[in-house]
Amino acid sequence: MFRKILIANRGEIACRVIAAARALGVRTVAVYSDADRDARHVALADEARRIGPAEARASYLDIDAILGAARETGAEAIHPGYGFLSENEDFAAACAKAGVVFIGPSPEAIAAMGDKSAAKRLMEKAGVPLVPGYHGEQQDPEFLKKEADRAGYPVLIKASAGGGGKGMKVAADAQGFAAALASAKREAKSAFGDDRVLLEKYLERPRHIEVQVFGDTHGNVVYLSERDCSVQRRHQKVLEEAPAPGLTAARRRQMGEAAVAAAKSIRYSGAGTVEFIAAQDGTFYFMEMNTRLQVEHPVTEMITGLDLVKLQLAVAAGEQIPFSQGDIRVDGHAIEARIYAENPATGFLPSTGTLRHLREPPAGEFGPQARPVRIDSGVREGDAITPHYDPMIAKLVVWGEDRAIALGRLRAALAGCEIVGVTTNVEFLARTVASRAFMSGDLDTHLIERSRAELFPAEQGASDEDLAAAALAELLAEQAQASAAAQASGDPHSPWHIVDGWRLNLGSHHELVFAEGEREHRVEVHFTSRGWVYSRDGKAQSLAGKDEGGVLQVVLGERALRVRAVRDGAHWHLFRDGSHRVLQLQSAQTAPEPDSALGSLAAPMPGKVLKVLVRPGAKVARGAPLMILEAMKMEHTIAAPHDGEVAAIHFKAGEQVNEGAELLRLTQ
Ligand code: MV4
Repeated sequence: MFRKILIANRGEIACRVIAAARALGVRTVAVYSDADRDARHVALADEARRIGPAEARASYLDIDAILGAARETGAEAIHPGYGFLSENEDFAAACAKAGVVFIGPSPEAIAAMGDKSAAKRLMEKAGVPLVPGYHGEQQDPEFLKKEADRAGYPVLIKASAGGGGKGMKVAADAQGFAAALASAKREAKSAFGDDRVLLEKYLERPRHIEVQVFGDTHGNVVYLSERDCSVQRRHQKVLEEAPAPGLTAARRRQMGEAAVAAAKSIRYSGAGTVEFIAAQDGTFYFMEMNTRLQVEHPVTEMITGLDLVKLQLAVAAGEQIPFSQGDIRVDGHAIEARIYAENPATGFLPSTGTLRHLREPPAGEFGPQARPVRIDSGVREGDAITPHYDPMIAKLVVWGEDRAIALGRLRAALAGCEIVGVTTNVEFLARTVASRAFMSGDLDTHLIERSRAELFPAEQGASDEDLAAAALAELLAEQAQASAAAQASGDPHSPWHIVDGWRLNLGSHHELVFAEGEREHRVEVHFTSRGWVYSRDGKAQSLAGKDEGGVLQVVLGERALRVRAVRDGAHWHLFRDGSHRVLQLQSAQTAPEPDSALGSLAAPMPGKVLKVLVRPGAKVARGAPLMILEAMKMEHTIAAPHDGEVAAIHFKAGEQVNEGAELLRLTQ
């Protein structure tokens, strides 16, 4: 095994690799750009080296800078993670030349899969099933048209140099072919500098099923089950699961064996993924091979119990895969949700900013199973999501005894994610997981598109629950602030030193206005003899609640709610049962306290009414005694704060009053 490795990556995958290396007793070197000096992966590694400015081109993609860092630190091997240089054959070759082990396949294997047309010709020879079509060198439009006619319409035109859907065009029929071809070639030329294309029969409702393979340098290759990654938007994976729902054991074996044949044909070593496109009837065809560890590898780890990164290090160090195909067992079901800093309401534009509050769902809260919830994250609270790199915040991965259990746990875990500071896709993920199509395992690459109505519901304004919780959060925060100020003032008689819980009588009437996008919500909270009353649009409900370690326990009318309220400047973020609401406090007005020198009309402490000295309608002068309370064996006289008329008396002699309760009303 290596003594020391360098991780040529950042974010969660760098952290993931560091953890695996550490578990094997291997020292780690992180590299970082100027934007990442304080990043989590840098803090976790044993050593770290700066490799350049924030721009990836001049740092994480700079081969010389990375090899320089490896040389300086004496790293024996480099793990490229995913993205960046992970599938760059020049980098793999440069590592070899510099005498450093590239933790991945040979440059030749990377090159063989880099060109999609060439890869298909190789796979054809290896007996791996291909979608009917044309993937030869001939690019004459007349010739391609004949090939398209032969494959049958609709026909898909793909860039040979492509992948990821760029330069892909559908020709619905023979008439549309010439225009689709020209468009695909233009796009391929601008995206890859190479306008060669290939043709395929277009599958209408395909599934993306990929097989995890693993090879070593001794010629052994195994397959480690498959993942269904059909739930994507614009070729970005959203949810990934293993095993693929509905796949028969026979089909699983066929796909696995085809994937192993693909890998063996290029003498593959390390972790790799063979992507297939599967028709709804289960027939499957080779799409491409990814010659790296993938983002979604944890779902495979969860159902096989293997650690793919440890295995990568072992085979890169020349060891044999320590098991054979027959030893591999699949247990249960795993699903991964990718949490991104992006805004579903703006077409998923990336959202940048500082993670002001970051709370992950508790890992392992579902009983004795070792770790049914796994969070792979590269960031901490206080870190920034910048425009320089991929805006993924974390991967949330759950395991269950079966798919239904895993689904339930994923919903619960998503509800436990609290992120403030950037807009995220968490609620969108929760809706996708709860969608009819996903729940029933009715998967294809158009799932998000065809579930639009469920996934993008019309925006609902804040409910009374949300508003009551926000009002309560605000009032409790004001109270805490006033209390802290009194503590600081050193006044030993300040009522704020009393810490007996529920005592929000900072004046008895509060009017709060919250903005939510374009909407404005106006609510009132009164303190009465029977406690708090919340009202909106003239509809009143009782309100009670307290803050239990950052979680508000709210009782509104007859509903008890648990809400976490997080303040970010003027914004209250409310996390409740999987929903995340943002309400901006516009104004909070409190009715002025009565003249305290003359006594308040609110009970200054809990006690009993001893005597009522006036009747309703009585005209009284400022300072006139109105009521006598008894509290803690002492009498306390309530006096009129100003001249006026007694409009109402709320208590009779002998009645118990809560602290802060309005005792009577005096009009001017
Ligand atoms: C296809 C296809 C339908 N028929 N090929 C898109 C990216 C590339 N890796 C393969 N892609 C597709 N190839 C044929 N013959 C539909 C897609 C496709 C897709 C595939 C996998 C995952 C998501 C997708 C989203 C849209 C289209």
